[in-house]
Amino acid sequence: MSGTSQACARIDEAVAAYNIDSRINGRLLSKTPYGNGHINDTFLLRYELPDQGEKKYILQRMNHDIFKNPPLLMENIVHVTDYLRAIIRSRGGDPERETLNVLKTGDGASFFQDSGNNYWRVYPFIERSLCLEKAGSAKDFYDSAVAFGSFQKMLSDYPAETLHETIPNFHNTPSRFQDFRTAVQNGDRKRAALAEKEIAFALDRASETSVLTSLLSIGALPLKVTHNDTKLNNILFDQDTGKALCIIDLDTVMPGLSLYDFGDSIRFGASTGAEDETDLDKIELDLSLFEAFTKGYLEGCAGSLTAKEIELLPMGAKLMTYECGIRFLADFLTGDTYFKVHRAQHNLDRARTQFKLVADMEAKWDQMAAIVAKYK
Ligand code: ADP
Ligand code: GN1
Ligand code: MG
Repeated sequence: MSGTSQACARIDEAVAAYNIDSRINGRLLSKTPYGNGHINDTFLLRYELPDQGEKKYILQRMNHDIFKNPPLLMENIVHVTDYLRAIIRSRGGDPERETLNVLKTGDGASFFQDSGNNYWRVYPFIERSLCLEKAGSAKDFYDSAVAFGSFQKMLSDYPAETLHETIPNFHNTPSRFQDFRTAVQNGDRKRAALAEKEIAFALDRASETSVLTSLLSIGALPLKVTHNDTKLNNILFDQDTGKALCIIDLDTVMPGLSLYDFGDSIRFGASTGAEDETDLDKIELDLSLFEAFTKGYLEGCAGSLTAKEIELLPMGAKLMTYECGIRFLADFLTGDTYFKVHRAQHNLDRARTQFKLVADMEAKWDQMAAIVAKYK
């Protein structure tokens, strides 16, 4: 059995530890795999209430091969969401819907460790919300940008030194590049032969990998509390108003660069195709989406970005896309142990879309810079 199937066999232990049925006087109707995340195992729990209504929860097995210390990770999430809740409340917002809420186990803990050493957590499901894999319109993407920008702004006074680094060097592109080179050297030869062109593409850009980390190390870019995984599907939209409602997937909230959050959103959401599209003719950078996001992110950050951060937004987009590409490719070369895959060569397909986007950004570099200049 794989790690995931062993864990899923223990899902009942987790469900019992949370004791939700007796707490809400409900009956468990179903527990089904949910969402499109690449890392954790997510399940939707549906409970029937005595009045025939329903209440839903998200149960997640945290991936402890990737997040080595789930208790410290949960400490981050509890503290960050407590902090956000207070701000949301003070602004007259709805803290139950505008941030994640960690449900305590029957014993009052923020996570549950099962007999196979899997770690689980539960969040009440945010009702009447939508999760998008692709922006329906530039307006959706603009809204997501305002939300990610204001998330960062809300956390600007959070004591960053109290956050645990849940994955060391997460967006350290030179360190990711070293891992990639090791994967090329030690990875599967047959797979490397299939990816010859992509490996060359990545190696050709070695000299650019340290642009952001070098500026950070000399103090030319500020370290902030950032989300670090700002894919469009890590935000929930309000079904009723259509507006961005809640930033989710807080596992990687830790000190980082604003450019990481900007760049990762562009890489995923401003592409004309899916992250794993196999027809590369369908993949390019949509400049109108790039513009919508740039405008929204600067508004959300509300004056907190320095001139240098703003000037480097296109570089953030390019480097985050490149970095994700080398991570997918390294995982392909070493046997798909990190990202969930659903078909042969899935990670290679993903790497190809990222590199196609990088090449398109290079071709559209002046246009990207002109858009940024328009909003600075
Ligand atoms: P992963 O780290 O694997 O990406 P996520 O935390 O992003 O996992 O959750 C996977 C999916 O589950 C999300 O994309 C979203 O669709 C859904 N989801 C997660 N938390 C909630 C929540 N509290 N309410 C509603 N949907 C949620
Ligand atoms: C993973 O967890 P998820 O699916 O939102 C990954 C991100 C990648 C992304 C690529 C902890 O995000 O870094 O950019 O896949 N998360 C982790 O789609 O590695
Ligand atoms: Mg996610």
